[in-house]
Amino acid sequence: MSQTATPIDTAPSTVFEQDVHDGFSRSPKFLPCKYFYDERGSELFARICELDAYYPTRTELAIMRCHAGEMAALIGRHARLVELGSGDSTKTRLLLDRVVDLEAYVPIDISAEYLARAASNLRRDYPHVPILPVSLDYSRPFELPRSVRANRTVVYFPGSTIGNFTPAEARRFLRIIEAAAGPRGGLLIGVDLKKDPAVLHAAYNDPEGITAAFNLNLLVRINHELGGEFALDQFRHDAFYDTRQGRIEMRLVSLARQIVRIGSSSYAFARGEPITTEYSYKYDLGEFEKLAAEAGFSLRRSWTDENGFFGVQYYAVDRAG
Ligand code: AVJ
Repeated sequence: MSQTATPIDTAPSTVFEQDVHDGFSRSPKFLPCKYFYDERGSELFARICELDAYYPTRTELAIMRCHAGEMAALIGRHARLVELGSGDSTKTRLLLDRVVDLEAYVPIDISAEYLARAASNLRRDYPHVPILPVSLDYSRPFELPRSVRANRTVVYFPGSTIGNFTPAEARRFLRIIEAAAGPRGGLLIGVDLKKDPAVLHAAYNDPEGITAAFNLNLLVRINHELGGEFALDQFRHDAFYDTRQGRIEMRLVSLARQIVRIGSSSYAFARGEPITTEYSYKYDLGEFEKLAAEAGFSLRRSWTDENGFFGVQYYAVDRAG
């Protein structure tokens, strides 16, 4: 039922097109969540971060405000700080304000334009810190430029973005980070924690409908960039907490039986058929520590808020020489 229809004769010409085609050829259908973040999607995400019900951003920021001094001390002197998915570096500024003799700050982001703008703001505010932006898609294997001068490389991965990976993917990804950080390296990471499902449900189902618009923006992008013909009122936002898997699953549900053209391909949807658009895994602190240990990291310090909603953890690469 509802498998892909006919890719007629044209081969997909962009990575986005290929990913959409691959995702729609699976059952259940799937779209990678990294495509949320075009210009409009990034704006919508910024609005999500300000919603009353969306606790992660505000909670992580509060933890950073409280403990940035201690984090900076663990990062140490003459370190190179690498941030994955840097965005506008709001949380990082709390570190940049406190780390002593930073050798370089390396913000990594998929959007080159966004990165260039953010870098020039940072250069203005931190004239003594070399800002060395790298534009790449870190969801694919990557290597960092070598640094001869830095004492150590510390990777900063805030925002609980690690939750978008399945645990198996997260373990693999942490191994890549471990290799990139190197022998004396570190990892400072933000992790969203398991909690009352009602709190989780509310965070992904705001009455303002911003999360719904963020989710549906994937179809808007397909329409604009790939010549898609999605009728936006024929799909609805859906997000629920799967207790057994320990994850929020976000989906777009087809409201009717329909066939949707995208360029020269067309895809069939059954009424009620979902497209999975995002997983957001939640961990216990100990559970995440175990996962990180399997990737070669040993926990040095762990901070949380008074509700235990969110965790920030500092790990050291667990190998000599
Ligand atoms: C940016 C991946 C942390 O999973 O909570 C927010 C993205 N999705 N609302 C999250 C998101 C729906 C967010 N992360």
